[in-house]
Amino acid sequence: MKLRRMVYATLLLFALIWETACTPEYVEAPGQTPAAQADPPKKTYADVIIGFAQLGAESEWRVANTASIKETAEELGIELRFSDAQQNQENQILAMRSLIVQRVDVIGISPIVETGWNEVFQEAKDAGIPIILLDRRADVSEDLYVTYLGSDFLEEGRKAGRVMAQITNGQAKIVELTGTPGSAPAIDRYKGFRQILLDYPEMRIVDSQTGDFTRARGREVMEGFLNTYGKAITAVYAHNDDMALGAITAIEEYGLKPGVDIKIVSVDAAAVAFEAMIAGKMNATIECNPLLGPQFFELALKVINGEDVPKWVPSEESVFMAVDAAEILPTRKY
Ligand code: GYE
Repeated sequence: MKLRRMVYATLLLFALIWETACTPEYVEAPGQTPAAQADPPKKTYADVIIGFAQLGAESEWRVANTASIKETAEELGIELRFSDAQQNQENQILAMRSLIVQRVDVIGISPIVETGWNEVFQEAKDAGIPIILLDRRADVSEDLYVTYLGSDFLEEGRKAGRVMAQITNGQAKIVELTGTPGSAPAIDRYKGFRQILLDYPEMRIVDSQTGDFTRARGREVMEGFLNTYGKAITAVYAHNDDMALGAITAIEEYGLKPGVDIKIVSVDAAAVAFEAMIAGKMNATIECNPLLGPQFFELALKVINGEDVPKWVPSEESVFMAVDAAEILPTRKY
């Protein structure tokens, strides 16, 4: 037994000596410096091509959002490949495929609706192109996009509910103009508003229909509501300012006073809403910030350089009341 142990120990000792003797010291490969083995140099804005698949130009908000993206790209010297899907998901999917073929470094997209993105997002992933969701979320698994930069639409709906309760003393017969069916902001602004209404039994939603986030549709739908319910309507909740403005026209044509006979609360806080509030035709607007260009490109560059980014970068937003509109309007940038 003793002998066997001694043999093992000797073998082990030899093995250790051999190992140490044969492990080379660090040797520089020809032409290679230690610096070359460190991280590759960080890319700058001038080195990258960024694609953006915008959903349309349906509202003041969207126009401001597009301007922010284009202007920021220009200021930073970024090559931007931009497309506008004209409120059509098929177009937006085609635009994404085209950006994949062009092998851009990052794809930014505001998905028109939440569903239907799995396939094309997977194609981008397979091509090694990261996706940043901007403004609207998509209903896909978290590994298909790097980050979402945008608002808390549910909270916007709650803010609208709270401010509506305040303006109407908790008593209202409300008609609702919802956004594009199936879009993240329409879904959440609808839900958030109702969460608050649970506490106000005398605030009732009489009817709810889509105005597709446009002024023209908002006006048409409001005309329909007025024809059906007439003076029974005491308030309008519009998912964006454009539809609220359409509703204002319809209410005036019907012979009632918007902002007085029928209270109006909407979302976005575009300059046109401040003008309407100053004119006494609207009561409050919930801020939703479209000026996302600077944050978007900053995130994109971080992603390209392999830096960590949070899964959601929320925008900071307030509520604006008619009484403060005149003072605040000059400070508004959209
Ligand atoms: O509120 C509306 C626009 O997605 C947050 O889309 C955006 C919404 C915005 O058409 O005006």
